[in-house]
Amino acid sequence: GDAKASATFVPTQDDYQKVYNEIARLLVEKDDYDDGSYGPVLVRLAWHASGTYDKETGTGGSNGATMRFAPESDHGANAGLKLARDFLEPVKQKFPWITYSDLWTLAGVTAIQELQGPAIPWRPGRQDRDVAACTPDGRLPDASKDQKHIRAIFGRMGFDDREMVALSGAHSLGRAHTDRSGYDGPWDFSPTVFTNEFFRLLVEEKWAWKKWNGPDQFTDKTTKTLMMLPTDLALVKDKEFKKHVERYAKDSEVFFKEFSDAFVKLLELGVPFTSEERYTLKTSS
Ligand code: CCH
Repeated sequence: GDAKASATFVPTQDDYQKVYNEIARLLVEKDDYDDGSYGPVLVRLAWHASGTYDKETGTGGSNGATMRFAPESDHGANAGLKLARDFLEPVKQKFPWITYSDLWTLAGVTAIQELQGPAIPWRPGRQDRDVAACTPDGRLPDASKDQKHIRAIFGRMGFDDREMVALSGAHSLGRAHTDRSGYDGPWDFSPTVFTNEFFRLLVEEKWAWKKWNGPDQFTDKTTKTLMMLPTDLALVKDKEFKKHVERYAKDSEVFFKEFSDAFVKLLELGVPFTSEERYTLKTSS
């Protein structure tokens, strides 16, 4: 029979590299989406799968991939992520030995690396769980809120101020969609390239309330084409957060390093790994 489909198949780094390469290939092939890449929505899938973690109860996190099921798939925060899950389905079919929970996190890593972000050492070993492991609604952040809310939500996962700001830099990628969150627009001028531009714009640009019928969001005074969420602006309104925003705006290398460390931690929250070994998978050139 097919060795790779059998229960005793133990994947190596090389096998995970093949999955990485397939995701990277599909990112290039399916370029007729949004700003030309599914990468940003894959990063959001990995983050929403992981960001449900609660350190007090040990529930939630990327182990389980419970967003496959209602009610979690229907949580307001997860609107639009079916596109990311469907994008990855052919990869799951091609490599049936990988769990959805490993696949979704690996896809987030692949997207960040392929969109020129930092290397993200990644560790396999997540197991899929059933609908009973779905998390309650309300564990992911609400963009209409302030710094107190950011600290409550990310504090529940076990992050400190510095890590909260570093992770928020993922808004360098992608955009908001009126039919998903209600918000609209990209954060910077290169939504398919991972950079520290989100921080530079937060510090250097002037932001005003957008005049429209949608939810309260900010627009840049210079071009009126960019956007910031209320939670994004909270990162410069809060003195402690702002220190890190300024560090990252000034030094892309420092941002890349601290983002990578925090993202590794995010993807591993609550996962009962049996191995210590992390793989740094090769970026395609
Ligand atoms: Fe985010 N994010 N995010 N975000 N996010 C949205 C889109 C992306 C918040 C709200 C929103 C992180 C933190 C926060 C991405 C990665 C991360 C949207 C628009 C909202 C709203 C959704 C839509 O309409 O499509 C809030 C609030 C917080 C924290 O307080 C963190 C942490 C990460 C990853 C490390 C990415 C990427 C996107 C773009 C998705 C796309 O489809 O382009």
